[in-house]
Amino acid sequence: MKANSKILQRVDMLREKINYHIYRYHVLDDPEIPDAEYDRLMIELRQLEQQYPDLVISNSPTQRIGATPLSAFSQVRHEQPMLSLGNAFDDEEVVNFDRRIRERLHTDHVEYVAEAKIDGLAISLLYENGELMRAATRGDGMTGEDVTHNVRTIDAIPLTLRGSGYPKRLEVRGEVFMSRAGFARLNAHQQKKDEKLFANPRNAAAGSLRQLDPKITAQRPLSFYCYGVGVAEQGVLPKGHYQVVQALRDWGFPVQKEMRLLKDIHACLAFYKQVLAKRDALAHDIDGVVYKVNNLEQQRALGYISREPRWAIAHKFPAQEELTKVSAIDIQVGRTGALTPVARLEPVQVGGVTVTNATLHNESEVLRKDVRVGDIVIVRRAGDVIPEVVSVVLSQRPQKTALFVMPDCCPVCNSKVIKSETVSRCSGGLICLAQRKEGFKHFASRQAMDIEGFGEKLIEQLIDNDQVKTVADLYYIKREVLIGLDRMAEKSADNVLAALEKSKQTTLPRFLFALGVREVGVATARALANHFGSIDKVMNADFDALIKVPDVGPIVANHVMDFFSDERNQKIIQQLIDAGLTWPDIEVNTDSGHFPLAGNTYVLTGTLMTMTRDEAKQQLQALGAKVSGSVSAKTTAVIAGDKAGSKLTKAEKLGIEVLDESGLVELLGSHSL
Ligand code: 5U1
Repeated sequence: MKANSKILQRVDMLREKINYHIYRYHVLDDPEIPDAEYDRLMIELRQLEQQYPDLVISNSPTQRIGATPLSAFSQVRHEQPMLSLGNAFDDEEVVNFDRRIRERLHTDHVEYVAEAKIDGLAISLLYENGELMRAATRGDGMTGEDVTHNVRTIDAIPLTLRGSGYPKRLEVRGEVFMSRAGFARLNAHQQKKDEKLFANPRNAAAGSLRQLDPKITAQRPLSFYCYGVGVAEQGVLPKGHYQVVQALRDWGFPVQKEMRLLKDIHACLAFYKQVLAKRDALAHDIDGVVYKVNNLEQQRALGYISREPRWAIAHKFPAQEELTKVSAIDIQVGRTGALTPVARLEPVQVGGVTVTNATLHNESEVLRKDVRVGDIVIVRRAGDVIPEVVSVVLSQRPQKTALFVMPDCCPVCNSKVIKSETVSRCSGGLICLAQRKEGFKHFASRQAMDIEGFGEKLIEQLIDNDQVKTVADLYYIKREVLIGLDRMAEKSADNVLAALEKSKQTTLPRFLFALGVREVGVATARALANHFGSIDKVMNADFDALIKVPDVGPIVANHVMDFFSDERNQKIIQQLIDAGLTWPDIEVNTDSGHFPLAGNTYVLTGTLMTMTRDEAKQQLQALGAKVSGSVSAKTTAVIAGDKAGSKLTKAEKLGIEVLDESGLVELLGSHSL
């Protein structure tokens, strides 16, 4: 069918709109419309292109994924070599770098651009007349591989440049990378499908770009930040590196938020410290910072030495992966009896922290990686995740090592271990001291009964001395017993008793969560409480009633029924109530009281230090709030982390309340269960 001018206009308008929203999302980090609206625009464009195939153009936003897989990658010779960077490992090397530059330039003063060094893969993107023509990997710096078909699938990379003023032939360089969250999601997905796991986000990004079938790359969460220009012909670029990167941003390329224009090398050293301090809180791995002379004329005058520019240097951070030796593999028993193998390691500094333990997750993970006592292993600690063993250096394996075997009996209580494919569990229940201790810790924790000052040491002593058997015993404990404990003065004992007394006034969701029913986390406890309204109704609910609760599926329903049908648990609940625990019942079907933030809309912007934006979003939503991507008059408050940008400005303009991170923590704390 031939399209009329109205259809043509509509298709043009849809493409323009979609590209604009991609730019808002990936470059400005400030989406204007919800994802569902964006999806609707894409669906409409796809439908029109299907109806009128003549209208399809190669750089339409619908055409990112090519239909046919490649049989091999072809080679690309870089018109200008892709250089690597010299490294500095301490301040002195950085100061010497600056001294050499100033001597060569015969000047006292050099302005630098400082950037985070993203741990990804360098990529070259060639645009002709504003259209992406070719993408190539760095390779050996002279010749790389043509990965255009895969790079086109990365939404953050524009297929067509925005605005005007760009050189007719323009080669943009930068880093393709995977965020930590994207990497975790990808590995979870790979594991589910029994496919190869990636060791770290960098390897995952590299593996994703080296796919012959672009459909696979399209499913991988790849991102991009630009950091410079190679070839630039038939056009004029600004005279400073910083200004060039700002122009790239205007033309549609994402630029990292960390980039700064600094007046001298001392400011660079301060920048290093700031970025290092927030390294763990960033959404992606970085392995250092880069300093570049800003003035492009000065860069040209300085030139290169053995494929490294004299005008730039990488100031490296402590590595996030190190080698060390496994001295033992211990088994930890969790609250629900799950056994977790933990590698005890010879102490090693990883990313500035001493690491002595690393989780091995479960038996199949240990066997898959074949970790054995005596092995030299690579340990990784990135972000705020628990350190883990990435792989074994098999070439350094000592003779006579033994394959790991999960014990048949619990190492703490000797009860039989029940093994399934993914988890081995001690069958001892509350007989098992380890499970009991973990259960007590959970019961007293902040989101549960919130018994202040009831720490690990105190719980361990009470249980080891057999002074408490069940959590109900806590509320019957005598002052003399507490005073008799190690390092427990009279005043501290009184504080503990006061905290216990205070915790008796609680809420039904908190109480349900505190009981430690398997798979019943904060959100499920809240859902159960809201649905049934009282403890009796939860305890008497049958399977059919339970699976009607939002957030409860058949597995959770069975755990809930198993827990409450156990007479020992019924007795503990009664004892707790007899001890004076109370909470207001919930009026079923009115949710405002227990979704205390219902009706409020928050916008999160900038980098948070104590949690990811996703975690903050989930916690706000669990309290009934809406979390939106854009600021409007309907926004209740904007939560602004570090380097909050245009959303913060807009909130200030509209006179909308702005909370900083401590305000957010307070908000969540005051409304937590
Ligand atoms: N941020 C950033 N990373 N990075 C890597 N800038 C940057 N520049 C590079 C490299 C290899 O090279 C140019 C200085 C040539």
